[in-house]
Amino acid sequence: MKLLDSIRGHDDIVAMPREQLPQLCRELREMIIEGTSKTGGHLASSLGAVEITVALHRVFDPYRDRILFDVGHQSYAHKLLTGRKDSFHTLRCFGGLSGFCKPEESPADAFISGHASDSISAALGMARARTLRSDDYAVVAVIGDGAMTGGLSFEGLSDAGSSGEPIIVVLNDNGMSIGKSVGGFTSMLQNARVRPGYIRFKKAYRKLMKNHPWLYRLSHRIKETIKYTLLPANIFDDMGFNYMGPIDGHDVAALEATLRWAKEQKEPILIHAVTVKGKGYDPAEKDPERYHGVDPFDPKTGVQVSEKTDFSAVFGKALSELAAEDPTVCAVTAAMELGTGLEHFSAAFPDRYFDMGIAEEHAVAMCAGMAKQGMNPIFAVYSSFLQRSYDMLIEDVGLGGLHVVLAVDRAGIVGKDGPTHQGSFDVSYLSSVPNMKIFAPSCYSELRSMLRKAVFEETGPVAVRYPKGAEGAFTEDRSDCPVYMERKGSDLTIVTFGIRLNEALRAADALKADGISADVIKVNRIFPLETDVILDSLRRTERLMTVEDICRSGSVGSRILEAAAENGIALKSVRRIDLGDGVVCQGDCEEVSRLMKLDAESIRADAMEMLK
Ligand SMILES: Cc1ncc(C[n+]2csc(CCOP(=O)(O)OP(=O)(O)O)c2C)c(N)n1
Repeated sequence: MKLLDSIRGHDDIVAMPREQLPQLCRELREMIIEGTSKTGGHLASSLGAVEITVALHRVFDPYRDRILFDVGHQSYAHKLLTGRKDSFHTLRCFGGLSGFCKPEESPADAFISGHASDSISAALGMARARTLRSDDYAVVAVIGDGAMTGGLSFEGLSDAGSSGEPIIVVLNDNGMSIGKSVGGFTSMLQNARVRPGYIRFKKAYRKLMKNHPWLYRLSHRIKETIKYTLLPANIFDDMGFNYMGPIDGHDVAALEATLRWAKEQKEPILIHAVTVKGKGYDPAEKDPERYHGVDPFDPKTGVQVSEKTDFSAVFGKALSELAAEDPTVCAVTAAMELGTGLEHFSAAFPDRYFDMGIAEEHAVAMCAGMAKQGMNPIFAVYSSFLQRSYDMLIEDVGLGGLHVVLAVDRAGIVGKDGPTHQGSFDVSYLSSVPNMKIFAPSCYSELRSMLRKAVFEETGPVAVRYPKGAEGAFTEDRSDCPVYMERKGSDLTIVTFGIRLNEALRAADALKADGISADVIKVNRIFPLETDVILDSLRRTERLMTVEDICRSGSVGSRILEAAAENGIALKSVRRIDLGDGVVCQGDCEEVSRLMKLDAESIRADAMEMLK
């Protein structure tokens, strides 16, 4: 019997003899590799956090204490240890386990996660709530060095350090974000890693002082003075944390001892644990970036299902071509080089490629500065992560009408990453940014044309939004005009944009066989929306169907209804197919599309219903 099978609850982990823990860690790794080889998922990150997780579960009760995993992509061992072993094969699948932490899924998941750098803030909130309510539990934030590069982490650290609240931050430092961690903070961590002499001294000192708290307090000041004189400043100490580290993040006994000590302290503690991303699985250790998030793969060889061309790759190539034509073109990413297809650009134009770390707010404000001084910055970013930058978009870019181009990747349904990553909201929030224009290509050729237009012809802020994955059957370039009548009919008006055009056209073809003819209008520029063609069509058909992979608030459908009302067009029937409130479950993109009724068959059925 496997050790993992003997774990039915928290007490079983606590009772497990210490010498069995390495075996438990091995079993957890095997399950993580086996499971993700079928479902895909965040393999390398979860492998690197196994010992940290086991040590945390030895010292803290995840159902009572609050353990917050930043991003949550490294939490697979935590899932396996908290009653989700038998459903692990459903990870990221429709109706299955989330790839991140989700309180609805388990009371052991202290807080929702998916986006980086918020764990320290949320943990501090919990610690404050605990104090105010006179409760008694520990609060721990587990955060990677990549997530620590986000500004929000520093806001959390600054507040938590000065709060005096007992709170533990475990910094899981593997030197990697998705790719290599970047920035001055990363250099500081590297410096901290090479101070073993001081660390040994500190360890011995703590041990010695353990039973003499008064002597500890007395000597603490002297020690601090010596340290500040002899060593480069440590930002954590300076912010008010008691810094412990670096320690070996794969030594489960050392981790456990440190966490036990930390639990007893009545102040903010930061434990700096050094780990190896992908630990225990050769292919992932050798190429942690490629194994950060994996598609299904062969666990024996590590070979992943071959990658196809997608919108991100087309974007990356197209932007490189534009950069070759114009030396002002720059590419900006917030730690998403591979995901946004910028690997070719970064190699070809290293001087004009800028990785901000996980710092979307900074990226937008930085682009604004570049644009103000005559450069042509393009920020490639996932729709859901751009949410972070809303204020910078309005204040720094929009009000001044600065020419910053946003390449909004993963717009619409993203599939298995689920609700935290769906690109539901970008049109809603971007269309409230002053001077913004939003384009939506339906295929690769349109992405190329719209990007070129956005970079070289447009002024002010411009967004080009495109989906995860590959183009469909539609491959024409209709990007010349803001709105294009793709099919002419008489019974109803279907308005759509982006990749959804494929489904709308298939539905229109099927409807034809049913004796129903539809105008299919493709919107190329979603905002500002040009309504003339659409209103003309509505005057004839008096029936409106909109098909959109965005939330309803701020949708094209809403704008059309406004315009129709303002122009005195009375409609016989209206059907709006969209992502509703924007909260969309995980699953295969096709499955989720069907659920949201954005597939051709549902569109056809709805149209028939409208015409009954
Ligand atoms: C706001 C935000 N931007 C980008 C991402 C995408 N993302 C997920 S994990 C990750 C890297 C995290 O690095 P680190 O915290 O060091 O964890 P590791 O994977 O190295 O263990 C990034 C950039 C995100 N989840 N949230």
